[in-house]
Amino acid sequence: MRFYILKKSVVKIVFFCTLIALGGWYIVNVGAIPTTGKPLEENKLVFHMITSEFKTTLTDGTEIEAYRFDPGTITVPKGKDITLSIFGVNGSDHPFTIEGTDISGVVKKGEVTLINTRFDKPGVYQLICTTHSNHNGQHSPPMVAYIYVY
Ligand SMILES: [Cu+2]
Repeated sequence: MRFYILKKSVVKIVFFCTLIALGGWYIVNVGAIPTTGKPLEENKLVFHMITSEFKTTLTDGTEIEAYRFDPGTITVPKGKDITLSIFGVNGSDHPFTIEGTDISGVVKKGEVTLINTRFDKPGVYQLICTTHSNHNGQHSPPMVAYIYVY
């Protein structure tokens, strides 16, 4: 087994280089805003969603489209008052229900629909557009968003 003995000058250089690197890191990060944590839980939670549409044409000329709630999944703490704010962008109107609740309504193009609610039981609730959720053999997936309550 071999042991290396470092000269004092080498130790000093390594020490000062480390010090300079840490100082530089500190200067660069002063005023940095943390991007994690739970700032949203301080106040009432508002989840902003939109209705959107994807459309394309296949090589054989077949046109396919899909409507979506975007974001398609939100995470909600149980027992907390929340607001779902859904802005209608694509599609004239989207009648919806939230499975497992008595919540229903319509999102209309150019309008904001607000849903003030609270989920007391954990689980996954589906926000479903009743117009765009039937699988009738076409190339269209259901228009659904998943509300994950924990
Ligand atoms: Cu729809």
